[in-house]
Amino acid sequence: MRRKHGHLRRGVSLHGLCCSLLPLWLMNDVSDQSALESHFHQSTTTNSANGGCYLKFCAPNPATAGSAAPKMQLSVKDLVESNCLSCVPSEYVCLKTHEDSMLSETETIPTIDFSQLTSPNPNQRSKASLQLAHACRHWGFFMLTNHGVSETLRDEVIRAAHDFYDLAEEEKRKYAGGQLFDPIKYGTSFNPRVDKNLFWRDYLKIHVHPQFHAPTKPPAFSEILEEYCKKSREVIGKLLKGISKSLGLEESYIHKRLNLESGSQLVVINFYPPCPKPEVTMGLPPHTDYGLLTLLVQNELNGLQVQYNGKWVPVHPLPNCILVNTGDHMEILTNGKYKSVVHRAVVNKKAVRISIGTAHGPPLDTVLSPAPELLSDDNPPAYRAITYRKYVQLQKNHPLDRKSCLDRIRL
Ligand SMILES: O=C(O)CCC(=O)C(=O)O
Repeated sequence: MRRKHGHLRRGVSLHGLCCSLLPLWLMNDVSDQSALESHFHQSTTTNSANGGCYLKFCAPNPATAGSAAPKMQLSVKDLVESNCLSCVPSEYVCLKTHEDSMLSETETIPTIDFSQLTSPNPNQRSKASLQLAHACRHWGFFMLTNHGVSETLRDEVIRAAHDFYDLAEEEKRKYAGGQLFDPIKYGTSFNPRVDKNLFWRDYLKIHVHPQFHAPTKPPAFSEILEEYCKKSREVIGKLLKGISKSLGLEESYIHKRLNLESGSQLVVINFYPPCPKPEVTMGLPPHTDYGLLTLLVQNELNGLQVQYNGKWVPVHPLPNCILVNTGDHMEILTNGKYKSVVHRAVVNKKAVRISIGTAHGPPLDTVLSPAPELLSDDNPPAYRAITYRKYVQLQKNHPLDRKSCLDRIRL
């Protein structure tokens, strides 16, 4: 029998979880926390009297109860694996507005052929460069084909991610320290310290450049991740050269200006367990990414949606492509010419979805500001200068409320 009770900490409190899952007869009693807790200590099953929502609880694990393990909410994986979940706890229910439900199934994000962007043929290069400029300006997202990262490596990194989440919760919680710039951070939801809701995803965030870090388990995880990160940096390096040129700048402009040799690379491994009622919750809320560019790969399940012309465009990636999006620092650098676009992740009923993003940016203490070469009297700076580190702190200290953190530094 799986340990449950020992995991209940801030966020999904025993009280909060119960309010949404308890049958009505017991909900009348929820103000009496001690009665409730003693109920759970005594019972493993609560009958459903309120339309099928019931909760099965197990006794705390004596090995870990009361230990000094770092505080973290119950992971969604653990919540789901309690084997009792027929509805979504109220903490995860997102009230959706009319716009939230407006999907555009007819639009598709653009595709860029990497082999053309890097082709020795100048005509092919300049055609691909125009397409790149269009994608960055109007969509902030594109599918990258013929990128040179093998399917085997992508499958391996996704498999390794799965294996990480299959580790015992105690092993994963070694990384649940919760400090913003911890080299490895395991957690759940989006920004639970400030958000009103919890979100249906667990995450592992790893800083992999300029210093490489990785969890020690599962075996081979570190090696596969390092290889994947190295390959992604190669792709990013070439994409940034293409982007510099598409802006009319020297090929190495972005590299030199932002000191990208020592740039930061952050890997975010998202784990979205299947959800009993995907329509009432969200994997990730609408947000933008910090950094210059993010590469994203996923397992066979879709879930990403991108905002375009006021609607949500569900992304159906082409086989073998890598998804790319321009981040907030690209929008700052280009003074708003290339957009960092709001996106979100929805969840599904069927199976676990995994996505792996790698966000590439300058070193954390680099000051970000619009490139002077792109400014003019008609196009004055639209964002105030800020370091990457301060920008991340700004995002983490405020709820997003469906907006981009860029709104906080717009002039
Ligand atoms: O899972 C996805 O498709 C989106 C991931 C994402 O937006 C993020 O990690 O910031």
